[in-house]
Amino acid sequence: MKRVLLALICLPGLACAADLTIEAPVVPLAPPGVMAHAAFMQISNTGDSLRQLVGVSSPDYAMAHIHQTAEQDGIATMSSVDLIEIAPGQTVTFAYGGLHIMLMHPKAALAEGDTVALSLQFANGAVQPVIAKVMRLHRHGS
Ligand SMILES: [Cu+2]
Repeated sequence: MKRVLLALICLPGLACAADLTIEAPVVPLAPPGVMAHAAFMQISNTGDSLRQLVGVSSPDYAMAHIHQTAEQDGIATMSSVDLIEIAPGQTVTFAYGGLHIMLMHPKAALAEGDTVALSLQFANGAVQPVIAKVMRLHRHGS
């Protein structure tokens, strides 16, 4: 029975996300009342085909976007990212000061140890579920 289920999930050309490894998914604990949170993680492509991350959603937030922080004239700015290509063997890091998943308007207050559900959407139709842990993090260098 298990075999049958796996076969159904991993139809060729559709939605088999077994070639992705998600490490250290985390949502840094934000002060109460802050309506924008970030999610960080590392996504590794352990398969042999290019993967294209095209979106993200979360049932725990009104909106979720992929953002890139860039510094321009000493001011940090964020812009939306429509496509992240992850080549076979490549690891893409979402972290402070760079790529991040922007989470807007949490539907409930979050406490340390809570979890946030994320769905990473890929161009081939695959959806990778991720459970990020709410943790107290300290920024380095700021
Ligand atoms: Cu952002």
